[in-house]
Amino acid sequence: MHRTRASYLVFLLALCLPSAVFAASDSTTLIVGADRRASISLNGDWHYIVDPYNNGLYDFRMKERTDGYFLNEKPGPTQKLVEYDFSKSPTLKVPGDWNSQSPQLYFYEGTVWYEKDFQYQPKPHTRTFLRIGAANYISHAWVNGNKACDHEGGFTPFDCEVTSLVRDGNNFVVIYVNNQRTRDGAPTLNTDWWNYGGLTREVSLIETPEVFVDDYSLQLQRGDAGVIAGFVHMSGGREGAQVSVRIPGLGLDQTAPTDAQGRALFTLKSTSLVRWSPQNPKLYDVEIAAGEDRLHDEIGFRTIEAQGDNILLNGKPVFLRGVSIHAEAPYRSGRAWSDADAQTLLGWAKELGANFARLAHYPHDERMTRLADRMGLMVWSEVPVYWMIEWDNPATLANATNQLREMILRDRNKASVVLWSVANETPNTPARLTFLRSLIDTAHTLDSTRPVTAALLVTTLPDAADGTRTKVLDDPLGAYLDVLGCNEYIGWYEGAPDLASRTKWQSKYNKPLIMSEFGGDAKAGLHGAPSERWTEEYQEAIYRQQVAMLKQIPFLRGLSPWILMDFRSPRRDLPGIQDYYNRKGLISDQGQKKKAFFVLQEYYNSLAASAK
Ligand code: GCB
Repeated sequence: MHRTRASYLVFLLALCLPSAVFAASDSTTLIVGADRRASISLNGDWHYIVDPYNNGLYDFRMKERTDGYFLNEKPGPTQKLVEYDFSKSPTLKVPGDWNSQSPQLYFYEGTVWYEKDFQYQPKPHTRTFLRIGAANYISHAWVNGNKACDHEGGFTPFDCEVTSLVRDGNNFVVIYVNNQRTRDGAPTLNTDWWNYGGLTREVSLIETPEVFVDDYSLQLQRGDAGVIAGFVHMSGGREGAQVSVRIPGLGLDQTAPTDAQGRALFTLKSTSLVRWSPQNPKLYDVEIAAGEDRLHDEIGFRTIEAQGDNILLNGKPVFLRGVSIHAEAPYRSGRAWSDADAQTLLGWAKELGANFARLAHYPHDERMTRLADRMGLMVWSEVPVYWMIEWDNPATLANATNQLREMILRDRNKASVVLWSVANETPNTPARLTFLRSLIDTAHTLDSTRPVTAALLVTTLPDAADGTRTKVLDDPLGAYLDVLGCNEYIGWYEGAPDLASRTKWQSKYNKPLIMSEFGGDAKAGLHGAPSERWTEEYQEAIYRQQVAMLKQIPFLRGLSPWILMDFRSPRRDLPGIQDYYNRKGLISDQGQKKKAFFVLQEYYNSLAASAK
């Protein structure tokens, strides 16, 4: 299949080339800081055609069509038979998943073709990129009938150069999106979240000068307070181009030449730098200028590291008071994407007393990490390497590597992001270890400033004679991670809530632990005895017992219980209770806070008070 071949090429490229020139595929790229550039929005109504048999791509012999739907032809009175018409087809809103916009598409998994007409005036000496914030899962884009790019992976942005495809006046763009789950994908066939399909994030046109800044990374160096180091990379540049970085708030202004790879290196020293922290999420205006190109970003500077079993933020031990969050839209369901969604979700996390959020199980909309930067929330960001995936398939590894790379490039200048996570609950096998070690290496290569983690499973020893249970963190992957994550469901999938009071924790590693998941389901408004499943009281009992247990784990450095808000999942079909929602939220999908919310809030408030 074309997709796997393209991904495999990326993998080979990744092996042969330094990270700066490691391209996503031959036709896609990712422009760092694209959300800070002037853009022409293509959001709004797009015509769509539901195409379950891939008719727009293949003919009846399953041969690729040269006259597919990407040509956007109109049926006419003449001889040529055209059996589709975007202009007469209904519309979907972009951004937005299709499942929550049309009752017929609620459970749909397959192909949908999107089309939009737009006016454009190409400018001289300007490059134009079609930026797609996210398309779940496989997508192909054409502009004016000509192929622009292909992409695999439903949660990261990509930019397709369309400079030679756009024309003066009327233009049209057609995007094929297919969200069929595949065994070799990342994620694979089974997940505990809704497989929302479509153009789920913003689509726009970005204009740049011919030679422009396509990547940069500016990070505070560990130890040596006040030294910001990094690079700016120019696309299409020659060696020796002058690049300048200015941080007016610190009185810093430095110019450096690009090397043969188009990279200019910077080391900026400040004696008055205010470091970013949850208490004071200070962001600085940063201006990057090179030739015709000017880019303004807002960047916070801080250090984050694991040392022994501590996590150090700006050199000082920090405890991560967190919560896990899915990109589920509050109040309306569907994939979250808007400013209002981000404000509500992160606002609730703040109200809970959190200083940390685990954005599960895939990269969320960039608005979330931008807002976390401004609000002072530390973030765990992860790729959808979830449960069982094809560990021994090189194409799956190439695809996961590319998704990891796109996540890191998009967000590595965001102070809020303190952890990259490479996996969630992956059973321990040799092939999985090789696969995940490769992802850990990629994360460290692309970003040497942040610790890498993963949500692991734990070994449970046989109960002792007195009924005590011991759990041991001994996953061999732990040796390669900087911070350990662990998911456990004592009181829900394992025993009753009070089993927590008889559970002890051990670790094979001298590393910090974040309890990345625990919890249980409760239907908001359903009350009963604390022993009755699905009630708010049962969930409350789990949280009370968990908090008491967690306080006894000497190497625990944070938690992100499962989960802030109820979210849709096709695996959760208990009528009257779940109705296709995972009900482990501390808050219902309609914003009702359950009793457990207040248990955690009380704990977080006491932790925050004692940290002062
Ligand atoms: C887990 C998974 C998470 C599920 C959760 C649950 O361990 O990591 O994706 O939603 O359990 O509710 O079972």
